Amino acid sequence: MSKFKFSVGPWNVHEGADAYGPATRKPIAMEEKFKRFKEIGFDAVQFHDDEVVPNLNDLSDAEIKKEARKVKALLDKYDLKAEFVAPRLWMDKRTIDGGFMSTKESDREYALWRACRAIDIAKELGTDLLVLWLAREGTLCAESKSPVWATKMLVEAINKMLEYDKTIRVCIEPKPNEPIDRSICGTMGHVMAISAATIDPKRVGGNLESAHAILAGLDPAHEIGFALAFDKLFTVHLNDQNSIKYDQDKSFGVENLRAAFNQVKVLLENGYGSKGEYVGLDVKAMRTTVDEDSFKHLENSLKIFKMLEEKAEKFDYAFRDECVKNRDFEGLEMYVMELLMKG
Ligand code: 3MF
Ligand code: MG
Repeated sequence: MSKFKFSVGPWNVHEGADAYGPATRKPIAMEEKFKRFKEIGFDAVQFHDDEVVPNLNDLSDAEIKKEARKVKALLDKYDLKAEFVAPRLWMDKRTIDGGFMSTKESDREYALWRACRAIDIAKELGTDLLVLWLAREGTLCAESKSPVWATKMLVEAINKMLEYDKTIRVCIEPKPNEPIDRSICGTMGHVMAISAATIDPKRVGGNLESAHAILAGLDPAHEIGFALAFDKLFTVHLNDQNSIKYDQDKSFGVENLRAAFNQVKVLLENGYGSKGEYVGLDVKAMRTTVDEDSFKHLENSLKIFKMLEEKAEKFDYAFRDECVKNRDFEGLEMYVMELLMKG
């Protein structure tokens, strides 16, 4: 039995289109996704705002809330919770040069309007968590924007969100690049600094995604540990990544099993989940995957996580202490490899 509760986003079951080619699988309706998520073993769903209310830019505040309540009813039907809502700020014409730190004031107003609507949707779904993946917040042309000004604009925008709703928690999902060239908030360290600069640091934390840490040249388990040390790991996006290239969102653990083990281990050791946090996945099926296997990468990721949790439960801390005392890190490393490779 796993100690954790799990969550996933509807975008993780997708049609396989990428920047170089069209869809390879049929779309699957939201209700069918919910049904399968529950069957597979998920407890909660993560959302982009427009997955809950597709045409929210054209609706009134009241209409948006009404639409959100319909999705809440559908979640209830399948005994699923909503974990978070994230404003999808990267699709609109007005966010070509970023939202919160766009050089145009009207664009910044739109971004904040959209973030506040995502907060409204979150509240209707029964969650207090707003995730900000800052897709285009940074520079494409280094000289086009001052990084000092841009950083201050981000803090200012988050302050406005915290003021808009006194119970919302803002959770930044850092990523060093893609689609932007130079991001303003690339790692958990950046998130902690931004948090400390806001009007209510307790309500501003992070969502560590394994692939994003690897893209920054960092160890995901250490990034998780860093946020845990400040009590600011609000959620995680576990997945895997083959080195520093485009963001791959591979199934959890399929590239680097030891690194995956250490992510599970640091979560387990620190009682992650005891305040209601979910182990979230952000994994994509391969483009070659056939329709019938549209959920297989989710099943596999969960299975790998749970197998690694069993391994982490077996970790021999007395042996670790003995190795540490003797500075026998060769012995400790071999112990970990045998723990992972033996049945
Ligand atoms: C991009 C991501 C995003 C975020 C999502 C929710 C599309 O690299 O990881 O997935 O996780 O927008 O914040
Ligand atoms: Mg993510």
